[in-house]
Amino acid sequence: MKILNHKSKIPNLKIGIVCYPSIGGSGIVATNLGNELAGLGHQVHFISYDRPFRIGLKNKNIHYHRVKVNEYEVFRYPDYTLPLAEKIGMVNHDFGLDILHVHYAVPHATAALLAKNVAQSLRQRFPKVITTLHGTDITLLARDPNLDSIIKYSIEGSCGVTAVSESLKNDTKKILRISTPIEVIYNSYSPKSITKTRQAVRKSLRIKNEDFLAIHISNLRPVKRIPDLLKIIAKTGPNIKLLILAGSDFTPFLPLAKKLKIQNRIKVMPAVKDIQNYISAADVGLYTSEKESFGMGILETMVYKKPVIASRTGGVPEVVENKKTGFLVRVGDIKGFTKKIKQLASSPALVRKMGEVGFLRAEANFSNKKIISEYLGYYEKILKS
Ligand code: GMT
Repeated sequence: MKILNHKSKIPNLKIGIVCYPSIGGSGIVATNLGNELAGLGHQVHFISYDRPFRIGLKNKNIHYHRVKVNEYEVFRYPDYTLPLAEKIGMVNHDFGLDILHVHYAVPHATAALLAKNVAQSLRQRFPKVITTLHGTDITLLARDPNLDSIIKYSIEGSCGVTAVSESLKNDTKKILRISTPIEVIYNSYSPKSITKTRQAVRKSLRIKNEDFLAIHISNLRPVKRIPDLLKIIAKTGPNIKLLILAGSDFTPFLPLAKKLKIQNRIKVMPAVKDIQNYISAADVGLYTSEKESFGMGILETMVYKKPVIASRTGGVPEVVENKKTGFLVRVGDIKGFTKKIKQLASSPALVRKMGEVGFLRAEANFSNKKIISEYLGYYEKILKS
């Protein structure tokens, strides 16, 4: 067995990763983790209903297994949990997984536990199940009386549980009243090489060099409070523009943009892969979420040396240091956000300084190297337990 040189003595592992393939935080985190682990020599098996957005399929250690959902007439609603459990069982049978790392309690951890029961009934070996909580499964779904006991069961039945922030860990303990130990392992992101100049990107977006450009990266779900973003921009001057890297359709927000007469000051780019080029061409990150257990877009913005103005909610204060790497503002405080964006727009030196401090903070706390080695250490601990 080959021993890896990553401060960890664990041999090459066979790791199953169950995640959402869509352009959302959890899918991006899971894919990044899998890509990095494969780069270290581990065999990584992604299991999902579609190919994850940023999967590195060129690496021979990365494998993708599609879950096929059957739409039998007898079922009024197609079910995903059962075919997912079946696929997990098949992948484990064919490849003998050591770890099954599922991202999201429902339905992923639930399907993992079902697959484990089936394997045990067949006297087959089953990997250690590790569940990573990302936010919505706790802050939204766990409050739903139709789901809470299944979520609790799925978490308590896992061999190991991680959360992406202290805030999410505390919410999980409080909302679900569970005593299972939860390890906080933050999300990670390391800079990628920039392939287009700031001028070239701005030209393609028809944004002038002297414009102050705010950037927002998200899936535009209601929790992101997109109307707040638009109202903030509307309250600033004409040289302040907004670029949205959107993970879903922006059309529902167009009427508000028109009403606020800012449609010419907003640029929306869907499904962008080279986010580094766009963030580098911007001046500040703007994140107005109601709830956010971590805020991947925020971290990505900091990594490219941009200050961030964000809501003081959930795990965001663990990422953004108020007045040092940007500003934290009360959720929904349009005036407060506007004041901060205007302050930064009039102080290039402060933008540069906060951007630099943010980058150093991201590098020290949330680099791929640090976080992947924390995950490997955690795998090792769970494998030994
Ligand atoms: O809301 C999103 O951006 C998607 C969502 C998800 O589950 O994919 O994101 C959650 O997980 C991300 C990765 O760990 C975190 O960075 C986000 O803060 C979290 N979203 C919320 O808590 C609303």
